[in-house]
Amino acid sequence: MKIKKSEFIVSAVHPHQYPRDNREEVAFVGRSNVGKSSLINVLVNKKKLVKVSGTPGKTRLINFFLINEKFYFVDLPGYGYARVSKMEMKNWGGIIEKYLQGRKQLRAIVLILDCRHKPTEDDITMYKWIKYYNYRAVIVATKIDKVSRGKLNSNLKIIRNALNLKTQDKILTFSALNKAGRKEILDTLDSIVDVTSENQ
Ligand SMILES: Nc1nc2c(ncn2[C@@H]2O[C@H](COP(=O)(O)OP(=O)(O)OP(=O)(O)O)[C@@H](O)[C@H]2O)c(=O)[nH]1
Ligand SMILES: [Mg+2]
Repeated sequence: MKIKKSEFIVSAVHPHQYPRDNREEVAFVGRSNVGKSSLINVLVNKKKLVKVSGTPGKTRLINFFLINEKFYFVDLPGYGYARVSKMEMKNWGGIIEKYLQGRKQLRAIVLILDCRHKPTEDDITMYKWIKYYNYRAVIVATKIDKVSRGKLNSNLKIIRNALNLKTQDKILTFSALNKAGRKEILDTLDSIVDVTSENQ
């Protein structure tokens, strides 16, 4: 997949604010500060399509980006940020869950994990949600520039076990710093999203 054009379309909280053109979507989820926005920026080859946060927990809205005028990348708010209140947590869950429930055009959810850490309870819950709603999960372990190859391999095993992945389930690896893994992620998305039709 070659991304030639990417543009911000809308920030949404409620379903009536989502795009209504039925184009296919790929959503990006993960813990706050894990690198969701950075991953999207690298995929679309722009420094600042999506705001990368100095302060974790900045993305509180669902942001829709139209790619090649054909399909959407959807940046979901990050979870597990310690300093948000219970009220905000509930709000977050509501925003995400409303989006995940019955989003017919949602083709895949990219679950982004920090390759340095064991998945958190929230990561595991998120993965279970994806499976429960029968969406296709694409698992990406990011920030691989921060660990040695040996450490990465042992951490990937830990992630695999924690999520209870099947042998055929892949974990893609990525670094926003040096763009390692970009092509594999794009190839994977290419095989999932129908980039030829506009689905309108
Ligand atoms: N070294 C390194 N740093 C990264 C990588 N990806 C993201 N970062 C840094 O991690 C921080 C958070 O990145 P974001 O892309 O804003 O993370 P996010 O998941 O979108 O965060 P929220 O929107 O707050 O949930 C920033 O300081 C990034 O520069 C990576 O692959 N390697
Ligand atoms: Mg973000």
